[in-house]
Amino acid sequence: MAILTPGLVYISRILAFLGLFSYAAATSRRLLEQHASIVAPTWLFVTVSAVILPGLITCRVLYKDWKLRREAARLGARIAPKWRGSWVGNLDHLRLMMQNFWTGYPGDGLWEAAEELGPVFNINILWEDTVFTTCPEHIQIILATDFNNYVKGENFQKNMSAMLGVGVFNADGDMWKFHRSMTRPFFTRDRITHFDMFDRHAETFISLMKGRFRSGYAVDFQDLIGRFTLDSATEFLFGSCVHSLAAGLPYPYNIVPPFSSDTSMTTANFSNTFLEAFLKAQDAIASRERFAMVWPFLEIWQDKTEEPMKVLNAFIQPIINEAVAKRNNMKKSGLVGVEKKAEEVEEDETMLDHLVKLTDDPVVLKDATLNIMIAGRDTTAATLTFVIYFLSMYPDVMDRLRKEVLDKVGAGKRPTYDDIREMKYLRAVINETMRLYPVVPFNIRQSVHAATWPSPDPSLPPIYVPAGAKVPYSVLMMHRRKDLWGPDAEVFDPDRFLDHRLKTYLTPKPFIFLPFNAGPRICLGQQFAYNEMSFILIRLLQNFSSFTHYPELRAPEFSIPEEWKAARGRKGMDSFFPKMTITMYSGGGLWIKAREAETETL
Ligand code: HEM
Ligand SMILES: *[C@@H]1O[C@H](CO)[C@@H](O)[C@H](O)[C@H]1NC(C)=O
Ligand SMILES: CC(=O)N[C@H]1CO[C@H](CO)[C@@H](O)[C@@H]1O
Repeated sequence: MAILTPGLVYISRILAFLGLFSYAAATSRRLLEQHASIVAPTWLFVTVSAVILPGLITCRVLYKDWKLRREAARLGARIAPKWRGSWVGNLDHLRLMMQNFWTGYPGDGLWEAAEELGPVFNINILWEDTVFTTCPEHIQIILATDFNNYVKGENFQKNMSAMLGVGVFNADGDMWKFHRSMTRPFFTRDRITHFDMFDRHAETFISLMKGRFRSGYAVDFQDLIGRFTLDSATEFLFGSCVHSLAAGLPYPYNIVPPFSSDTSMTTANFSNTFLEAFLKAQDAIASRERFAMVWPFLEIWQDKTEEPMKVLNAFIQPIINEAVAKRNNMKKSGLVGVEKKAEEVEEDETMLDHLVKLTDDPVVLKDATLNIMIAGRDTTAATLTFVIYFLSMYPDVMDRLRKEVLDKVGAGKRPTYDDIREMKYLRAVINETMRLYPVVPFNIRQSVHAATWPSPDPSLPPIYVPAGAKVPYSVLMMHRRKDLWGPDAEVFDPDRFLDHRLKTYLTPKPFIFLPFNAGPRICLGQQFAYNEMSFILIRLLQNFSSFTHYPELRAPEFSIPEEWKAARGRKGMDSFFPKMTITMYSGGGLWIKAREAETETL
């Protein structure tokens, strides 16, 4: 274990600062004594020193506030309403957010604040300007029209770097452009419509489900689908599948695995260890970002990313080494021709093959690889988990979707790209799921220069956004706004993407629906994800005619708190526990059983 944990580094910095401050104070006292012959009694000296620091902070806060108002006024704008807490520096809100991160529903606290202050406000914890918005007009500015003025920024990068490094999610400027142009060719239409691979993994996946159901047990769909997407993503990108589906499935927390020969639950199984580490590391960096300046205090005794990152690196390094070795062999045997540009790839080249042509920097190679694994696994797996949850909750939607599958594709045929494109209801079900539970529910940028945003209330002046401000935004909250989506915004109803509501709400304002983000940093895997999700859903519905959800099989810490049931909206309706790391997932998994489709009716 490293001795210098992030917490100890932070505390030593604070101590060093206090040390310097006391030294400066003592020196001034001595100088006063020597030159002005003023002898300050010790009590006075201590009191003055103790008051000076908070005094300086207060002056700074007041001065900043004054300057902000003046700059805003100069631009004919107003500062965003402040979310006022009752403790100094809004530390009560920080506490609330920390608690909610562990035990709350996404956005707890922010919904109430938005109700009081409107859809854009300054969270202002520890006097830091944090302009939070759920307005499509603002999100459009951030992501698209004024893209260059909103970066991920140094703060975010520092907090995330233990896992994301300099990968695509965590880079700005040239490094981001490099990743983006290197990756893009792998998402062309040709590449993402090769369904052989999905089909192979889908067969394994569905027979695993059937096997477990036949022995009378439920399956954690989220765990299982996470293995499917990990296997698919690694095979697609690196040409080598990690075979996490082959590692066997977990049983519910309260079940002793029935056969001693079944090794699936032992964490000695590497694939399972890998998944656990993957989630732990994400959890750690997500809380760092969330708890802003105070996170080092939570990591005094240990760096929470260290252990899981060791496991991940042990897994990724051999894959990279193999690709590098392959490349070196080609070089030695003179098979390497003219160097290609980032945009040009060969027919059978994997992303990693391509990447080792462009750089041999081991850090860039590792970060690029891990970032894409994160992008490709959890997002699709969680979205599919939410879809299956909704299909179990709304049997009429299930029946209608299954009818579409049987009408368009049939009971046994392998779906093609054209089939998928024509399945409007399937697309609507996926869209409606991502509207209510977008897997990236909260996101954040940092402003470079000061800017003004249109006021949500047109009778008021625009909102002033200071330079260097944190700019978090929530698509989850935007996706549920009744003024944007209609009075039934909290209802799960795929038809809203097909009937008159589409023209009323979404068509005139496409930025009210942003599950994949927008602008130059829009999700690269969007089409890949739609294809993958559609393919697997079609295969599932060919094989199963209904899903039943067993919330009681989640470990007790993921039981829904009693008080949620009285809440308005989805919080009061849903029976899974949405949790967030970088992306959102169902805490404790999604335990389901399914009825096998009767072949004679097909
Ligand atoms: C339902 C599935 C998915 C959803 C909802 C989703 C959503 C998103 C969102 C919201 C972002 C923006 C993150 C940010 O800028 O802060 C993003 C970025 C990205 N996604 Fe996806 N994603 C999905 C699947 C995938 C898949 C399957 C892949 C690849 C195999 C992928 C690759 C990427 C990449 C490379 C980026 C980084 C883009 C950049 O920063 O330039 N995504 N995704
Ligand atoms: C689903 O949403 C996408 C935007 O991400 C849109 O292009 C598409 O038309 C929608 N389709 C349906 C059927 O809802
Ligand atoms: C594992 C399994 O039984 N898969 C079946 C799912 O349904 C399709 C279509 O009927 C079959 O081809 C698969 O064999």
